[in-house]
Amino acid sequence: GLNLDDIQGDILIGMKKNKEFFLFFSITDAAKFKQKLKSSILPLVTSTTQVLNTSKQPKTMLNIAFSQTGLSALNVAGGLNDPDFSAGQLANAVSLCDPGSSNWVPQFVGTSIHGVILLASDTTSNIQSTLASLRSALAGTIKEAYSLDAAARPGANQGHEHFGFLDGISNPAVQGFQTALPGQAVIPPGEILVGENGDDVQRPTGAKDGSFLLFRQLKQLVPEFNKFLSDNPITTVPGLTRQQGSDLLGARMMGRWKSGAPVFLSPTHDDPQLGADPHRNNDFTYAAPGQTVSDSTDQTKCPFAAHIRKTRPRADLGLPETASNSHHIVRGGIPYGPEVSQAESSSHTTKTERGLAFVAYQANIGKGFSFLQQFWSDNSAFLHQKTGFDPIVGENGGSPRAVFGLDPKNSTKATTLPMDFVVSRGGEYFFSPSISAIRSTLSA
Ligand code: N7H
Repeated sequence: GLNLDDIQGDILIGMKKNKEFFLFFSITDAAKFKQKLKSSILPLVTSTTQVLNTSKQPKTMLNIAFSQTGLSALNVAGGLNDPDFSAGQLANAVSLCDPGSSNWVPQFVGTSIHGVILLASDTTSNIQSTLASLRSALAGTIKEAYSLDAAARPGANQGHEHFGFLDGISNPAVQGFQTALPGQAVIPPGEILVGENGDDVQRPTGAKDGSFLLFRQLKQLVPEFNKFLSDNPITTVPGLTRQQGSDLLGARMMGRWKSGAPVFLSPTHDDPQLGADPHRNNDFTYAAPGQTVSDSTDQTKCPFAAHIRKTRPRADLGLPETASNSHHIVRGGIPYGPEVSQAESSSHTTKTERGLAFVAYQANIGKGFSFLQQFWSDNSAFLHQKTGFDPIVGENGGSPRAVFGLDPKNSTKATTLPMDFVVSRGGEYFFSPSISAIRSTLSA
């Protein structure tokens, strides 16, 4: 079994709190920082065991991760053998199809961010008090480069991202650790944890049970997205009102209704009971019952381009999922920014930034996030010649994106999206080490 006392708690199951604070820092005095890492940070690092057991959870949970330049600043010899990590996220901006780094948060442009501290809690005041003690302990050892305050949305929207869709439904189950719900991918631990079975790269011993943490600040243009839906309702499905046609368009772009119900199982109407049932809401493969391969011509129930189909094609790859691909990530993102205001909604224009603080864990960035973004979401010829871009997160370097299959009655019709509704503000690649590696290799 896995050593859950040694694996940082955000990696496999997520700290899953309503408030989360991301503190990005540069190390200014490495020798002193290493001491403080042992004396002041290590005792606060929350393990997977602690996250799993509510009676052991501290009021504020803490995880820490380092970029390549951070590990270098700490004089960690040798690399982790992940080329994307070594180069840093900025070096990937063009291959990820961001329109350069012009939309990036300036602090992410470059390689000067050495690490990130994640603080998660039920309340902002818990986070503030942990932050205050960290700041005084770390004074003179780090410079705070950037921070992002994130929070679950209020009321009935809790658990839904800013476009309104329920998030956090489908993450892979790690063999030997989690029991899979129907439809959940079951993957070897080495797809997420470095040095475990399934990670086929040679790693330094101290890296075992760490995981690469991808961070991306993804701005969402919510009033603009809503305007696009209301201007382009699907009209070919009999019996739908204009509003229902707009909702159907949004659901087909995502592959799920706002409730979480998959369009593959409920193709024309939302089904909130289905959406809320963890034993049914992920139980589909895109193939007909009893088949292991999906129909390569049929998009009536779900477009090939739908966000969740692009990022996890299930039976579209034609083999049992575990045999056919090693491209899974564990997602742990949380919304940031305020609710849409009346003025934004009536002008169909975003005035204050909001979006998703996107966090994804994997043992290999080139097979995980960067593969999904580049070769699936941004690739208009995946899975079939005329699939088009992932309408949610696919990028075309800032140019318009064509998507096929959004109209269930006319799958060859191209819809050209007038803009990117999700705008990358950049981020960084980090490594979230095991707790024993923090104790023995990274600190002093
Ligand atoms: Fe996505 N969304 O709310 O619009 N995502 N995502 N994502 N995403 C998913 O199944 C969203 C992004 C994946 O197992 C759901 O848990 C938004 C990136 C994967 O069937 C919703 C943003 C990448 C899955 C969203 C965003 C992914 C997934 C359905 C950015 C990788 C699981 C809920 C602002 C490159 C697929 C669920 C599966 C699901 C949304 C980004 C990947 C609602 C708003 C950048 C693998």
